Amino acid sequence: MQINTRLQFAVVWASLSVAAQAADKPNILYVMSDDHAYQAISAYGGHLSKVIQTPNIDQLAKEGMIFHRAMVPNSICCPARACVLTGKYSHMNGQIGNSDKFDGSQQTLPKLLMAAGYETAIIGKWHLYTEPTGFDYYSVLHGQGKYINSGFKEIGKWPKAEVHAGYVTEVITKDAIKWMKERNSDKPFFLMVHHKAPHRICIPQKKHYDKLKNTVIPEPATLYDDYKGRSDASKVQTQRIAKNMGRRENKVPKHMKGKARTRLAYQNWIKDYLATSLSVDDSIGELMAYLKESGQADNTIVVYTSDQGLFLGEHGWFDKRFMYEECLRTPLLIRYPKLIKPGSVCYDMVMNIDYAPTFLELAGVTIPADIQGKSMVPVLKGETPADWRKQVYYRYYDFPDAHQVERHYGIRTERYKLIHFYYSMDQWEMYDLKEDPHEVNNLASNPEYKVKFEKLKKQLYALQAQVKDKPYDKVGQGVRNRKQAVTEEAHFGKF
Ligand SMILES: [Ca+2]
Repeated sequence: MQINTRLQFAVVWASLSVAAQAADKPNILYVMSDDHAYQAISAYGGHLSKVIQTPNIDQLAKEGMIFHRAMVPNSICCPARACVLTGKYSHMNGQIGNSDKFDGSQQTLPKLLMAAGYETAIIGKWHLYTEPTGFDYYSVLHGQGKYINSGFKEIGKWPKAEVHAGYVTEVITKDAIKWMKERNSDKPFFLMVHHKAPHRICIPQKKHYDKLKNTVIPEPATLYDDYKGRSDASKVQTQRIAKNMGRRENKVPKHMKGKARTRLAYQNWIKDYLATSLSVDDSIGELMAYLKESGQADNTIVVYTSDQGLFLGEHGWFDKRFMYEECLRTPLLIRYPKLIKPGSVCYDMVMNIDYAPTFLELAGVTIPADIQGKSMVPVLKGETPADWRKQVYYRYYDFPDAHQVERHYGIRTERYKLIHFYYSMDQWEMYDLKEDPHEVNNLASNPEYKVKFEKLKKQLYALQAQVKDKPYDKVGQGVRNRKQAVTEEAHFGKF
């Protein structure tokens, strides 16, 4: 009996102690949209910033830090989410493609934060098929969700979905604020707000519907790309706005051909995309207004990012998946006045696998040794260590699949990029990003760059081994179906 009482006392003391420590910890509001390209955010100052303004996201840059080299190791929806949740590359967390089911039994960021005294929740897009784990509360979209009157699956009701009436970006924002308002706890919170927008097929909110109607949207430099000198991967893909996008989206008459077709398809689609993304900017404004009015703005780490970047007409394309800059990079802005000087601009290479260790360190949690990302805390302080990451590893697996982007892996250094398309072909691409920022001049077979090419190849394989991945040693086999593809990859390279 005495032992039991002592044990009970110890348990109560331990939980009180966790609660007391937790009360001093910052809240974390992690907002992630789906397919929101940095080119569409005015704080990044690209060619579209002449016609689109995102004042609320820009405000995060003014009050915090904007990242110009935030990157993802696998530029596609489900794998990117799994990287964020685990702090690990796809080959380590098992979510290599969009069709795999996430293994929710593994260690994740929300589970670690929950154990450290955080109240955890996710509201919005989940897309990982299995029931969310590690959350005190969840209300996630049924599949990809819908823009109007989407189904949501709420904790306790899985797998049943119920319709939440309204425009999805607004619904997610309102539900997120409601959760923050109504939670009955002294614990700090970790809230993931995952927007569906501006994933295609875009449907703008009524108030933004006609905003760009009479505007001519500037074209990207490579809209009419002919893929000269590139690998066959750029020729076999099926993500051209003019050719592979349905008429419902590009709204181009069948008879229209050539450059005129590309020009009109781009204008039609990009207007819907940009108008849809304006609601995401509104959401940031509403979330920040709530934090400010409730006195939590300065003790909350606010992150805005996307699951990956997107081609907005660059190379004539509309999707992601390739290791080119538009998809390898993703927007990232962080506001946390206790650590970050207002107006900070970061050019260090950070990755989405770094978010988990960063939040853990800021929450005072020991970072587990198997997490592969690095804590960005010194970067946030403006004290980037000399040995910070100087190269990034990338691998994309979803082939054959939608948009037929060949499997590839590669390395991006501060100046160069080397990509190996290895699966149904055996071809390389190499770019000098300083001289050729649009990545159109493939140097892989240029004799003048032979030494550089071989050096980068060595660097790629060394980095691949360092992150515990393996090269695929059966290149150019012309595998036809996805099931066979996944089996072969698992056998020859993946795990
Ligand atoms: Ca996405």
